[in-house]
Amino acid sequence: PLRVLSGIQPTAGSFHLGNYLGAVRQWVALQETHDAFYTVVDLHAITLPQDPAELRSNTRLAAAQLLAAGLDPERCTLFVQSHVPEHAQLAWIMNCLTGFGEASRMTQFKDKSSRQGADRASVGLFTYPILQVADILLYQANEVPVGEDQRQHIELTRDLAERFNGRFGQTFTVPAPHILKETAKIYDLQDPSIKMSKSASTPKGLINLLDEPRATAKKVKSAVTDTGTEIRYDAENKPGISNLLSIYSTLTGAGVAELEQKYAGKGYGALKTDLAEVMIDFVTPFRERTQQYLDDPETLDSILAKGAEKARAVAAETLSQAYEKVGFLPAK
Ligand code: AQP
Repeated sequence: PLRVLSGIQPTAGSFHLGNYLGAVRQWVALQETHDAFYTVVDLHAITLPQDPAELRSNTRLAAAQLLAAGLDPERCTLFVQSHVPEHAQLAWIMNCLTGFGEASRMTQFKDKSSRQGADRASVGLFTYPILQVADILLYQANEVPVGEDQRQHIELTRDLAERFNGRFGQTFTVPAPHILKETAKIYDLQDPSIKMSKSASTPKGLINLLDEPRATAKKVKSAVTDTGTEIRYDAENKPGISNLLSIYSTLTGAGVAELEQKYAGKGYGALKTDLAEVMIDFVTPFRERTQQYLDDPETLDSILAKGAEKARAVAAETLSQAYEKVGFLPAK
């Protein structure tokens, strides 16, 4: 089978709806058809300052949420990035193959560093996409299931894989992004011109899956809609309603056209009330399952230990090929 690799940061505590619909939901589906590797990327987390104790507990929390979302350790390899030292090792080689100007063009760095103040941004934040390149190439992934905001980083990964292969001989699989159109970008509920994000969204615009379900329902009900009254998918002219329709459709499996019909002649209020219910039905069991995994840290840690072992076997093999190609003298 083809292989997939993807990662999620353990920084915010709760996953938000954008993380789930844009990425994690695809991960769950792909474990059925692909050889799937999924990682909690704690090395990426420290590109911004983290409290050590919180980072540790958020890493477990991220793994618990992935399991609660439906990842099955029998069907995929779930591991913590720092448990596999090869990520940092291959990242160094990739750093040395990346042009400074090329790295400077990464828009996510520009956004995140400008929010922090460019002078305070770490060099790690700057080279973050290159660590991500290493994450993907180590597993010879064919596809990378992510949200639209990651497309540029996957492009960089392809460029670097081709560059390495061209310079040193065929070594890495050149991966393709796996981005589903309908959920590629979930928008902020209060400002549907920006993506839902832990750092840019206001609390009312951001749905955290672990929040109190009633609070979540309230956010849905007070989501910004558009002028007019018609419930119709039109991302350009009705971004607010279109975002709600995408979310509703994905969570229930009902087609957007079907929903348009269902709400024909009804107001925005009816749609939001129903979507609030849908959301409660989704987050309530998600929260419970997450808590169950957290209540049993031994099981959780042993899942992660087994995952790390499986991941390392693959990563070590790729890294040793890369070391040899580059010309490092083997240690005797
Ligand atoms: N709004 C979104 N719509 C669709 N997909 C999204 N993703 C994030 N936001 C959306 C996808 O979630 C995956 C994990 O992302 P991450 O761990 O890198 O978190 P992030 O992208 O840093 O999340 P945020 O909220 O967007 O954080 P900030 O505010 O720091 O930028 C990725 O596949 C991502 O595409």
